[in-house]
Amino acid sequence: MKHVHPRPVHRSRALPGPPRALGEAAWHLPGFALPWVEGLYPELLAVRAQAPLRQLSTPGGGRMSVGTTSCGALGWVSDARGYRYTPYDPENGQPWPAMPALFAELAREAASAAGFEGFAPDACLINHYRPGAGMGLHQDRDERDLRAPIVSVSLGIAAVFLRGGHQRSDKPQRIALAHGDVVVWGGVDRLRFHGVLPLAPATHPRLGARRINLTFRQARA
Ligand code: MD3
Ligand code: FE
Repeated sequence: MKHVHPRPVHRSRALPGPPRALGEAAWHLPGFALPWVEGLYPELLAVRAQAPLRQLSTPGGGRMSVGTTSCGALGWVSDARGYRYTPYDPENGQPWPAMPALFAELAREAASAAGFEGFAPDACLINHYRPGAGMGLHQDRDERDLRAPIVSVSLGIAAVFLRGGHQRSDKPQRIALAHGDVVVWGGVDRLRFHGVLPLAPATHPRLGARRINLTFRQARA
C-alpha cells in the first residue's frame, strides 16, 4: 500500500484555533489567512518591486527597526514632521501601487467574520520584521474615521503582540501571533495601545527569517 503524503502546510501551531475575543470588538482569527497566503506572496513581491521597503524616520529623531511600504490609494509615512497618509510615495513621487484585489478581499472577509460588514480598505501598510525588530507601544490614530476597524494579517515567523489598554501606562497582555493569523480591531478597542516585542530569531519554511504584517485601514473615511 502506498503512503499517503500529508499536504505540507506551513504554520507554527498544530491547528488554527477558533476565533478568540481580545476585547468587546477585537478578534484573533487563528489561521484565517492560510487559504490565501500562497496567493498573497506574488502580489506582495509586485508591490515591493514598485514601492521598496524603507526604514522610516520618526518624529522623535529615531528610525523604525521595521521596514515598511504601502499599497492602496493611500500609504502611511513617517518623517521628522510627523505621521500621515499620503497619496504618493515620497521616495519616488509616484502613486502607491494599487491594492491587489486579493488583499482587499481577504481584509473584507476577515472584517466580516469579526462582525464588521462592508470594510473597504484604502490603505495597506506592509511591515517587514527581521529578528530583533519590534514596534513600541502606540495608538493608530492617523485614520480619519476611527469607526472603521483595522485588519492585520501576520505572515512568517511568530511574534508576540502587545495588547495594551487606553492609557500608555496600562499593562499590556501578550498575544502570540503565528503565520496566517488575522486580528481585527474596531469599536471600543480601536484606540488601544499596542506593539510588537522584538522578534526572537527563527526561520519560517516559506518566508525565511522574517515576519511580514499587512495592516488594512480605511484611512480616508
Ligand atoms: C490594536 N502593526 O502598523 S498590527 C502598525 O504586527 C502596527 O506590525 C503591528 O501596529 C504589526 O501600526 C500590529 C495589529 C493592530 C493594528 C492596530 C490596532 C492592532 C491594534 C489598533 C488598536 C488596537
Ligand atoms: Fe499600530
